[in-house]
Amino acid sequence: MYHHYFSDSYFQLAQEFIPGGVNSPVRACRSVGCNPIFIEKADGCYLYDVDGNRYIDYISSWGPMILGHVHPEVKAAVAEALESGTSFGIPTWREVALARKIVEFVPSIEQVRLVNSGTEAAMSAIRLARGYTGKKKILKFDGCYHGHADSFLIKAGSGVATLGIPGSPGVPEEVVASTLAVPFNDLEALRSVLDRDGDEMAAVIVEPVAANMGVIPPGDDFLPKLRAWTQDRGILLIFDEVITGFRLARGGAQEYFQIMPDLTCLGKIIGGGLPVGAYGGRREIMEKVAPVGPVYQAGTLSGNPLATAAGLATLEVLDRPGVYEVLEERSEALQSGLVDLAKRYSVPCCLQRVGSMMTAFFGQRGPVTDFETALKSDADLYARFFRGMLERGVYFAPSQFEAGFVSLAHDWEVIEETLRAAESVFRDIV
Ligand code: KE4
Repeated sequence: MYHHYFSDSYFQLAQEFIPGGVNSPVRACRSVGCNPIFIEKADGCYLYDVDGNRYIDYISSWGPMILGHVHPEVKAAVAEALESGTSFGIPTWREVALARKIVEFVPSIEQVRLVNSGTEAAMSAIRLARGYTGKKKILKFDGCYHGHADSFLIKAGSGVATLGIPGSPGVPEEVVASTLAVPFNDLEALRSVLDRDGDEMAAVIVEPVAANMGVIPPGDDFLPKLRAWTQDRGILLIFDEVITGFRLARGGAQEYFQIMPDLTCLGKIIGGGLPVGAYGGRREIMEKVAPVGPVYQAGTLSGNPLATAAGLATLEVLDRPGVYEVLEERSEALQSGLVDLAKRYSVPCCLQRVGSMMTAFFGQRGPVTDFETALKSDADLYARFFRGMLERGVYFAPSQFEAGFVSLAHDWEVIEETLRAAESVFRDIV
């Protein structure tokens, strides 16, 4: 039986100095009914908490750790960069090398600007789209998350396109008045809002595979129609690939689905665990960005030498033959193992996966196709699954509405160990 004595003490202390004791809300584990663990260290696919417990890590820092933790090449690259300094606010060769690699990997990107987070990437991409098109409205999809910039924090739509209603105190109505939302995968609602508001619309932003309401793949027609209909109307299509970028393929979802957006937001994996975000696209759009063009965006630590070193080393490993095949095999084995066990023990859950990202929607027969259906999940049952797995040394996302990730460090033995733990949880859970 795992005890969490020191984690609980750290959490109590943390709440003195940090709102909720965490630096990002989901880490507080409120929706899964337990206190957060505090991590001492990580290595490969394992996390070690301050009480000496070991866990197989399926959160991967919410996506960045696709190679596993403390990968020797990433560690060496950061150590080498550290010898030369930590930040200059003056250009360095590493940021050029990382930008070049991103242009090489991502089919639609001709130029890219590095920033420090996915939020900055999405916020900047929207500003650029508005500056480039001269139009104001943007469209997002219910349940998709693009970071916490005001423009994106709107209440989920009511099934039809509704003008944005602030989704958080502090977000002024006038800021979200130009943000529209329709259900993910709903081509009818999409077409009607484009017909109604397309002339005033700068961009549509989408997670090509939704991951922030749990993993929801696009319907077969969804991305092709979204691309065609925005193209026809001169509306920029922005792929938010902060999660899918370099995860689903070397070229992310746009390579995986063969759909070319006009702008792409990146983050997570390109920092190899250090803070990096990026947005990029066709040169004629990107050249609107200061100092070449008038659209302003800036950042003290953008292109930071340590972060770009970690990102470069990560992308170099991902550029080797067979990497995505290995991720696919192991992720498929985990998915089918969990599906078999859920069936054997009559645990109601629908497991949805694209590549090495997946979610088990509990209390659902599936398919889960949009935010409304995702919300029908049994979050309490998920919480019992999460706690049960935690007690058996496996760390999944502390929320039903997030993704789990397989890394290159999850070998066959680890997949087997995970399935043994799941069998023991499924036996007791319903
Ligand atoms: P960051 O600002 O957290 O680096 O990225 C924002 C973001 C943008 N776009 C997508 C598709 C994202 O998933 C995210 C952030 N993801 C969440 C978890 N799904 C980060 C975890 C957290 O908020 O603590």
